[in-house]
Amino acid sequence: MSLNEAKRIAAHRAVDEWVKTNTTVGIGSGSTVVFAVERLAERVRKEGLKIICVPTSFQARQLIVENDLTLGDLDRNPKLAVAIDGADEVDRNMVLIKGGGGCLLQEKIVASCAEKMVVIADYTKNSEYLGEQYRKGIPIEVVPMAYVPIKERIAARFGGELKLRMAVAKAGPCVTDNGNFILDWHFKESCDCDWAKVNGELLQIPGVVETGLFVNMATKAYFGMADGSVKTQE
Ligand code: DER
Repeated sequence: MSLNEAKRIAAHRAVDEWVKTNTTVGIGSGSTVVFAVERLAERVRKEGLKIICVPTSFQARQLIVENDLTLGDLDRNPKLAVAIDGADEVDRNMVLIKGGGGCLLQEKIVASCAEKMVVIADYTKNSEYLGEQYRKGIPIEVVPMAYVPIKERIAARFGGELKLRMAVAKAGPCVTDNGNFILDWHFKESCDCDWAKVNGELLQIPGVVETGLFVNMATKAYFGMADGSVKTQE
């Protein structure tokens, strides 16, 4: 089974199990969530599902609009029934690395406004420990003017290496939907750290806007497996 097929079966299963009519749904960012939006649009057409979709990025907003789903926002929908989003890695304690697509800040805000957060992913995201399979580091969104001192402080306190994420289709650093930079923190090795403690310390550093560590946020994860099955974790 291709990775896209694995993403699709996980996304469809999660949407079918969690999205009820007359609810508000947080729509995550990345490639897997495309399949969740595909399934939502199909259910709207076939079942007359009535939902309001709150985006977590410009990409998610485009997906909602392009699929003729009802676009909402946190001004009018500050409480969501469920947020459905991808992940770069999920460890055995349901701690997530997110932000591979650079959308972690709005994703974490929307997820925090949802009663439940449901993660959808292919089998390459299912790890025992963070860093086991995902090798691109933990994304940390930072205020641009402070990225160098932040880099130095995190490396001095926690070790590892921090790399400023550079843009691909434009010269210079990647700039998030919020006008910030991203530092990818390649921590020493996959470890079973107290990620809640690490996350708390990172957020204390002036200039750190948000981290891609989602701790105690995910309710359930759906992994599309290579054999066509869907594995769940809670
Ligand atoms: O950037 C993000 O936070 C994405 O949600 C990421 O965690 C998952 O992206 P993918 O579905 O393309 O793997």
